[in-house]
Amino acid sequence: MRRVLTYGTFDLLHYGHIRLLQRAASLGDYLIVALSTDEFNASKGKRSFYPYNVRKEMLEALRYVDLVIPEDCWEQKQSDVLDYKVDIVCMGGDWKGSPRFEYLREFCDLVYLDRTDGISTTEVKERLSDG
Ligand code: C2G
Repeated sequence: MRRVLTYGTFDLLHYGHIRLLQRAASLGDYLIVALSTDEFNASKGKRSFYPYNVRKEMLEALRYVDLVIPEDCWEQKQSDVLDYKVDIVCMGGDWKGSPRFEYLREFCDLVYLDRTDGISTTEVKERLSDG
């Protein structure tokens, strides 16, 4: 069983997220999403519209997602890969080459997928506030 792991906040879930999760799931047999907690986001100066439990509930409802675990800090990725016997870590292309992920190549495969153009949580918020 090939196990895939991806990270994210997945706030205001949109088709860019869905297409990422769909392609990540197609890389293996089991997809784990490490979901940024509200506390972790706060440490990055971010505040999601939906709290962690709602974002988790929405991801768990998707056919592509098999397990959602909390992402509490930047440093947990190596232990996540080892603890969950992950074969592939997969992220959107905006993370390509990032030292936050590149070191994981020692422990698993690393795949970057193209982002979906024209959609982001920030854009959705801006367009909604413009009325
Ligand atoms: N994504 C995408 N296309 C978009 C928007 C997002 O493919 N139009 C991808 C991102 O590249 C990421 C995933 O969807 O792989 C989740 O996006 P975010 O919730 O914005 O995740 P991010 O803030 O990048 O958090 O430790 C890493 C962080 O948790 C990643």
